[in-house]
Amino acid sequence: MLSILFILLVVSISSYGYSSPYPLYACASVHLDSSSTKIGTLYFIQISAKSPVIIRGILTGLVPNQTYHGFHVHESRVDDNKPNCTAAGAHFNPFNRTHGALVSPKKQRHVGDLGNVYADHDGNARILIEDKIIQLGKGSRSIIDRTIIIHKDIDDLGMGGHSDSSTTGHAGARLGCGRIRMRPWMTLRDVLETFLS
Ligand SMILES: [Cu+2]
Ligand SMILES: [Zn+2]
Repeated sequence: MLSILFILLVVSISSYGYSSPYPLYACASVHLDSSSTKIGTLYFIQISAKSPVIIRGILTGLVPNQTYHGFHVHESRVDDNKPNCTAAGAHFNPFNRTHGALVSPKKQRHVGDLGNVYADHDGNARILIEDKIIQLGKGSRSIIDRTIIIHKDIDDLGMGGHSDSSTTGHAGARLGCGRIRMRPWMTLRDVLETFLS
């Protein structure tokens, strides 16, 4: 934990004054669908153009022991407060692929496919995902101003045999969502919440 914090600090300081836009930071304030009830904040960090994006945060108030929930980036942005999660549209899929898993041997996935997150016996999902497909920088794989969604049901990763397995992973209703916004920097509080919580 502390080593990650240290690396981040060093990278932040060493990049100061250079023209490189990295490291890049983003966050998403996640609310229940069409509700002002906030269930958590997710932080996104990318140290360089070639490094993975790290997603960290805790979502609370999920159904206890409901285990896995599909977790994706969808293509359109939603409002910051009382977001209508349906307005986020389909999975973020700039290369017109079929739905798949976060780690897929043949890279057969939507850019926005992040697999599942796990809700523990208290209904909290502690999220730590590392992914090299999504990007925070500019380009066709950028997730900035798109929407992160947590679904009611498990994502079958395209293998469930349902009619919507190859498009949505049969992950069911949109429980909550949040617009992914670029941030110019991370505050100390962000860093603490991201790495020490
Ligand atoms: Cu989704
Ligand atoms: Zn998908």
